[in-house]
Amino acid sequence: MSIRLCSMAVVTSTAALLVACQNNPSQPAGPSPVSAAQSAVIGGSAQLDAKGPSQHVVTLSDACDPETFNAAVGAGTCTRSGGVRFDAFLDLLRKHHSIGGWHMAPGEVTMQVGQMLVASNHGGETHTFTEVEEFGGGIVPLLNQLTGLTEVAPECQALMGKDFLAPGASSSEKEEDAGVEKYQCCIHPWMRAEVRVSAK
Ligand SMILES: [Cu+2]
Repeated sequence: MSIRLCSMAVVTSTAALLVACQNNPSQPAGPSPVSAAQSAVIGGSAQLDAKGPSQHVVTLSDACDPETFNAAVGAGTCTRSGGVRFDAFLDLLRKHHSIGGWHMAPGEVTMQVGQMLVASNHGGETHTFTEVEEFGGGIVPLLNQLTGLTEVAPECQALMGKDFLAPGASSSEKEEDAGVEKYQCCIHPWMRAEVRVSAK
């Protein structure tokens, strides 16, 4: 235990910490910045080892170019800076039926009943994080057509205002049941994630 803590202190901090470790490998540390740092390490790792993180975050990302997306789709469509121009976006979709810059990460999540699943929009466009029975098309016919997902997921046809995550927004839900859940964006239907929820 003390060896591990010292090596972490060496990696993360200054020569003063290294000296402290060498001089007092087994003594309880006094009230100093060193002990505060070590407590944080101990507390954090103990918590992770005991039961894992209590929430799992899926990040929604895109690579829209504001100038061309806003001109083509409407003002405010894209709020990030730089990125893939709208015509290139359509070309890539036509060729590959998906675009890596628009994705959910991680694409596979493993978690336990009782933990929180959080979806966080880090992109410049609005996305949804919609649970579906089967992956399918979304609410934008052109994007469905270009991705070949012409069978629209019924859940995407029943969206409410709160289902739309604006840039910077997030949503969270507690997982109550074990099983495999599928989530997709109902605007960009190639954005997907699978969540495996196991019993405690
Ligand atoms: Cu989306």
